[in-house]
Amino acid sequence: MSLTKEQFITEFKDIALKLYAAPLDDLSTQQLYQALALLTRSYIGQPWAETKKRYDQEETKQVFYFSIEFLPGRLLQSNLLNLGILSEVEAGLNELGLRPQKIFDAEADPGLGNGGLGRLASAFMDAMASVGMAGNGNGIRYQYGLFKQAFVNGYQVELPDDWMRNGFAWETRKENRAVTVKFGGWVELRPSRSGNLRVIYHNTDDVLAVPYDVAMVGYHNQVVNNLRLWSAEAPINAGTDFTLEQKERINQITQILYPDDSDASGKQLRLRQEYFFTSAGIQSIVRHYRRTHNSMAGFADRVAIHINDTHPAMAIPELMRVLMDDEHVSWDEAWRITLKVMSYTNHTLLSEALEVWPIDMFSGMVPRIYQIIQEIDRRFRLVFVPQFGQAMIDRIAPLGNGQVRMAYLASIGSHAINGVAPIHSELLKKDVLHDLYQIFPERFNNKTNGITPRRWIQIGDRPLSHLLDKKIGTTWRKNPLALRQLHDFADDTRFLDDLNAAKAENKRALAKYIDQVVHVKVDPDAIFDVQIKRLHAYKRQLLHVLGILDAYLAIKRGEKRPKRLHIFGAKAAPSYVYAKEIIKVMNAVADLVNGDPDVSKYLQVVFLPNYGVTMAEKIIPAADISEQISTAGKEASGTSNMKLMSAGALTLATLDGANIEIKDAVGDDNVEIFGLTEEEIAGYYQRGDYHARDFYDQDPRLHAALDMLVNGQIPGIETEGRDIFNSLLTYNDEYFVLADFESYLAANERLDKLYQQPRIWAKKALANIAESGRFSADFTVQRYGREIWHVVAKTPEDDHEA
Ligand code: B1N
Repeated sequence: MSLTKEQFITEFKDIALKLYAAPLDDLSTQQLYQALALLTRSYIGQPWAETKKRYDQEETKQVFYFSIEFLPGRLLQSNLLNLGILSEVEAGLNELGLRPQKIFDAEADPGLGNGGLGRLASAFMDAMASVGMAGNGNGIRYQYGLFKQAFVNGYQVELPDDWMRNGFAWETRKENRAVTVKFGGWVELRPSRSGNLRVIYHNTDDVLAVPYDVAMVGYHNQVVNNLRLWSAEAPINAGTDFTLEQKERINQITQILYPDDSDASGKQLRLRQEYFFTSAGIQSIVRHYRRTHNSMAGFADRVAIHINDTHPAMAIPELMRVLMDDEHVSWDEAWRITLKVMSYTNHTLLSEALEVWPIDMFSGMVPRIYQIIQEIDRRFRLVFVPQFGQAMIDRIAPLGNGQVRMAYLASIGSHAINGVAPIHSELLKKDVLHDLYQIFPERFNNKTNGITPRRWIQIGDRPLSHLLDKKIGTTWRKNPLALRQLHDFADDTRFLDDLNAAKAENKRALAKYIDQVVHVKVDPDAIFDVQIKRLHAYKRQLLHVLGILDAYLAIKRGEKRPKRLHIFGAKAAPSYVYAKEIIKVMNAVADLVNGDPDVSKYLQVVFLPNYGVTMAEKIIPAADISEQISTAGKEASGTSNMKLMSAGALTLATLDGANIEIKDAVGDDNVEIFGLTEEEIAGYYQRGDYHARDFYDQDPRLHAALDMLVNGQIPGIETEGRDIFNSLLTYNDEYFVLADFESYLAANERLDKLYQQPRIWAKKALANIAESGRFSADFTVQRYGREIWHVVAKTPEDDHEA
């Protein structure tokens, strides 16, 4: 859209007056934000309605991305950018004497997800709109997002995230689109005169699912897609009124996000959440389709439903249920439609994250869904036991060991199954879903994750963006592959210096921010070494900490090193005791290092509390080093690795997840690889001959660093230090931290050396930025569109050009 600065100023004053009956200078920052958000929303309404209308009129095939998590980040700047009016608005605000960033900072960050999985879902929403794909999101409107993290005496404490306290400016309640979701009770199957079975539900607990729609604005293309988040309410009942307790119980369903990342919680309420948003989504899709079609025959040509991990896997039996019970389609026809519609992404190989539900709990909560799964299970066994044998089919049938096994259900009911990086997709076929791969090899494929450079570069990294515009023009903003033009300037020393200057500017800004939040004065000239991700043993923040302890001891011995600032951001699941112990140790190490003037000349450590999307936008542009150091074979993909490379950070990495593709993209010279490979680790597992203690006994540096956990040198970690020490030595170091220690240090030494040559460093940063375009989620969703969903992208401009 087009909007001049002058128009904006007029409209902004006008809307602020209408809203608050006061001139601008009487408004609080929060009120200014609300006014600006409302004005921005008013620009979105028309293209949103027109996009909807166009999809309906042209009968565009639509994608529905089902995800129990979405992490959109703040939306004001992103919406202004995508509408094409960010510069005008900022200029207008400046002219009014207002600071744009201060107003943007008044927006709450909707933390409706835990980490990579939720952020990926939101990146896909942004990307689908931006490439002109008809993509809808389907999720939960959690009243409270992921907990707010604070540190008390170095320990993580969790505070509620009341993110909607000031309302959520971007949502629209669609009461007229509410549907009823039925839980519990019992099912009567009554033969009807027509010969069909009539399914009658008795004594169910009904919940009203009310949708709240959020606009997903495409980049400069007039496309606005829809993210539909469901909220649970008590039905407005004719007759029976609900008690306060009953209402409470219903409201609970969408009250809080489960704070588990790469883990399954196994709780009743989680299962209720899963069925709630899945059933609501399926019902609303079918209802919309049936408004313009009098049978379900063509449904699969108009609808693709994607299951983001197994949390929405009940979409499969739920669609079967609606097709058979409500639409009177036969089993065989319903199954044909369901298979064609459904596709599934697996996000983890960790066994603790594979969802299974006790049959007792499951069948009591969703009896009809359970019946349908029993029938899926029966037919699966009927067909494949003769071919593949009882033992194998027992292992992978949807029902077994008294459990509903969600990954197997999702795989059996989808026409496509993908992992999120090549190594992960290969390991799925080799290990976790090996048996299913034998039966359905054609379903398996890889779709490497992606990120949205709009948020991470255009919004997050203004200095780099301006530099890029100056050097290679602005086409990279629409097509990030154009970043490859940077290669032409790999030996342009002026440009390399400019690149370093942009980084230095970002580092100064982050230093200021760090001072504000943790009151530590950090040296902006230090190497900024960043590890930002959930706290999990397999991600090995502990290896990073041991590296810091080694540096501490070296400096104490009098060694001089280039100054390094270690920056951590990481939340631990509240019930994950070991991860919380590591947090305590990280904070204690930070205190020790920063508080020792001999050491802090060369080494500083900050652990920023409450890491999330908004904080990532501040940290990533300032990073020199990106730590991606998971045990090989454990990190499905990772996405912070992609974001950090796009900001020109050098990746310090194991050969895991998408790190491997980053290495292939930039070449061996532009990435720092260390550690055991997945094959080597698999070898240790097979032979059973990993002995962590040998490394401790044989490597004096490792020995000394580990001893610091238990010898009182780090104050305040008696219990935690001992537990961690034992996990490594008594319990043999499940994640091969000790085995990788030496090569990790060596890689770090290479980086220290390299940093002494700023232009060589800048050249490597340039190579990373130049090759980061391939990781744009725009390309990822286009690959999903071509190879899985079978949809074509189109924007209103395409029509004009045609
Ligand atoms: O999904 C990301 C990947 O980049 C990460 O490597 C992967 O760890 C992450 C249960 C998960 N896998 N599994 C989860 C999240 C919440 C939950 O309740 C599992 N998250 C990942 C995107 O592909």
